[in-house]
Amino acid sequence: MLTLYFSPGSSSMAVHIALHEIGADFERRLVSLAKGEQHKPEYLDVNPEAKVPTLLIDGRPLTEVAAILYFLAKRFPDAGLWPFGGLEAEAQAISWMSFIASTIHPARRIGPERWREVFGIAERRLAGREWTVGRYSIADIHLFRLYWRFVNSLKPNLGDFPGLSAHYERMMARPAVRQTLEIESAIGYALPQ
Ligand SMILES: N[C@@H](CCC(=O)N[C@@H](CS)C(=O)NCC(=O)O)C(=O)O
Repeated sequence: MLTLYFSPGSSSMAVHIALHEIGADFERRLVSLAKGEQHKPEYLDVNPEAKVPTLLIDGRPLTEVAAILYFLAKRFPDAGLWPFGGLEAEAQAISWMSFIASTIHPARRIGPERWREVFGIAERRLAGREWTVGRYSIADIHLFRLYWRFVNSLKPNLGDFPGLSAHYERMMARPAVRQTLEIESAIGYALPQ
């Protein structure tokens, strides 16, 4: 049994998309960051860092977007979310996800200039490719969630990020992405600017 603790529009969106891609049964548990529910003792029992997402796997918590995406891609291979192409492609996907978690994600809190700078780096890394590594994979889902947040918060000139913006459009065309955005927007995004 899989249970996703999530907050609309937050980092948990990446896991939410992956769960829809896979088509597995899962339960959703809303953690309202706006109401501070991430600090409730019962949530700290599953994630002592007071952050979303957390995925419960038969009651056992797994945290960190990259680790959860890894778990889902490997546990449900038929969904084709694990990078295709052998060891080097797998390492490239881990490289992207490390870069996304450690460099892109913290940039928002530093400020708009840094945020633009890191997406400039991502734009160069992507180099106009259709997907981050060969074919569609968990690295694309991870990248999309951060770029989605950037686009919707800062409203950058999309012409400054042509590769990322084309990637965004490809992602937005996916039924799993549409389904996730429909569910999350119906609940309502309540994120810090
Ligand atoms: N490194 C974590 C980051 C998760 C994270 O920062 N989540 C944010 C939402 S995007 C959160 O839960 N923040 C809680 C808070 O701000 O109190 C991951 O990749 O899962």
